[in-house]
Amino acid sequence: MTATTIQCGAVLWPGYLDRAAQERLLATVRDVLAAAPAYRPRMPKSGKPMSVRMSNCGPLGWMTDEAGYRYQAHHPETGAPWPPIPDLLIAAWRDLSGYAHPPEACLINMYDDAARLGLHQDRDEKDLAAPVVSLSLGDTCLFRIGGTRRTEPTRSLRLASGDALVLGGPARLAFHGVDRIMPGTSTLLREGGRINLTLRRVTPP
Ligand code: MD3
Ligand code: FE
Repeated sequence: MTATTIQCGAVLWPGYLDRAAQERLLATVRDVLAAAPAYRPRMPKSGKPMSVRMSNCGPLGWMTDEAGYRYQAHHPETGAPWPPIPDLLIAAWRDLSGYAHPPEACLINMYDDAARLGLHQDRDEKDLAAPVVSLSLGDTCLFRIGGTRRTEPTRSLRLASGDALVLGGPARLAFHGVDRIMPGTSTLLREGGRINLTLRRVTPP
């Protein structure tokens, strides 16, 4: 398979998962969501609900509410520990990350046709040496990525079902966001929309 370097440290693997692999991954994600239902995160301080719904698997999960952004070991609504990261996601991390230690968190972002994710940096992880590995399922999105300062120019690319994106090196702290979902671009999710999975190392090994 052929990878494309988007910018220094950002590598896109178009069609990393074929349709059968996407269906297997989707089935395991559905199992995770049965144990850890998607909930609507809220912005720090204001408590304003985000348009993206979220869940996690792994020893740690990322969340946000009035108290701020953080990683924690349990679901904010059920109080249960997040379910384990499925083996096929661990295998994708081993294949793509170039990092010797396993991921500790897999954030699951769920987009309906109207959901968006504003331009932001991911810097709640104490281990910034590890890359973030992203896998996309369902409708294509218009994704935006820039530099390590908010004012730097950005470029747009489409992330389609089955694509993998690895963000390491200088791209690890790049500003990025999801401008919009492109409805009807995939038949994977019967209900439409998009699911993004991000595998992360949180604590230094
Ligand atoms: C670039 N998710 O969960 S995935 C996020 O499609 C997030 O749901 C988006 O941004 C989504 O934080 C984008 C691609 C991605 C993930 C993490 C990154 C790009 C990144 C971290 C650093 C730089
Ligand atoms: Fe992000």
